[in-house]
Amino acid sequence: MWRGKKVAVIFPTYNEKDSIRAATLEYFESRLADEVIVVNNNAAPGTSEEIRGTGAREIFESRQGYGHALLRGIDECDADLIVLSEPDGTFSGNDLIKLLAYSDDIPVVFGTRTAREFIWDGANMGWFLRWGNWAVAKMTELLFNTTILTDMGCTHRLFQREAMLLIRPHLTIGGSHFGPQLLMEVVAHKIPFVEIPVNYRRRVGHSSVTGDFGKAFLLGLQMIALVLQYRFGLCRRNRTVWQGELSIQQQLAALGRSAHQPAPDLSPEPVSAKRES
Ligand SMILES: Nc1nc2c(ncn2[C@@H]2O[C@H](COP(=O)(O)OP(=O)(O)OP(=O)(O)O)[C@@H](O)[C@H]2O)c(=O)[nH]1
Ligand SMILES: [Mg+2]
Repeated sequence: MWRGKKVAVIFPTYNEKDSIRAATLEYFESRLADEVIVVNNNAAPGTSEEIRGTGAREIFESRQGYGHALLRGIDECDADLIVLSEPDGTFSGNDLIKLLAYSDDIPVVFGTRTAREFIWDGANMGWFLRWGNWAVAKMTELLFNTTILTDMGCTHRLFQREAMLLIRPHLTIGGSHFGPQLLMEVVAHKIPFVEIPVNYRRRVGHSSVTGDFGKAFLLGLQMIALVLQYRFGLCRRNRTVWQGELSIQQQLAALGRSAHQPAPDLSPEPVSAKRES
């Protein structure tokens, strides 16, 4: 629970039998997650047994793929704040509080795995993946004039429910480049977002996507093609753009202040001043 809002974490799982138990418990230990939804995507035998007793809710998605699994979890989730993560040990339950803190101000919070200080020894974020993700993210930032973006494919993300409901009808990709599509739909719907560094640790077990250079390279090309399709109108559809709570700039304007003006001093008067009056 976060400020009276229900928080759910969604884990798609395929090949994380050896890490899913610890990952689930780590998120519950934060005492911020009301629910962990595990989406079993034809997962390795024994996965269900590992989840049992942790308090997580297991659901099943038979259509194979990262996108299909996450979409099933999203559709089955009734939380106010929806957090996406992976149960492979790479993401940390301790980062939940950071995503939640930003959700007070902004409807979507993206994690980035490319901040050097947050990349742990042994994490699968070598030169190619780090700068490849960064380059496509910068291309997106430039082409769409967004706020800072440094990672296209980080699963660790938070969505206020209203933001997710707005983009959900437009999410169509069942495979690995679902993540970039999610990001592009947030941009296309003009939903305010921010990107924050999240810890990125060594994966338990073998990475089936970005662990292979050829697959990672292909995914990079798919990401670039996707961004260009959005930029040049090939993904043009009727979209209801974000009309939710005002952005921070608009809130300040409504208060009659600019972002450059200091906030009024609301601190209590010093005790000595009170005595004098
Ligand atoms: N590879 C793969 N992953 C799946 C599938 N369905 C769900 N997933 C989940 O998608 C997530 C990403 O898969 P990983 O093998 O961790 O891929 P990765 O190399 O870490 O990819 P990145 O997280 O993008 O760096 C994991 O949580 C998987 O459990 C599937 O069919 N294939
Ligand atoms: Mg992973």
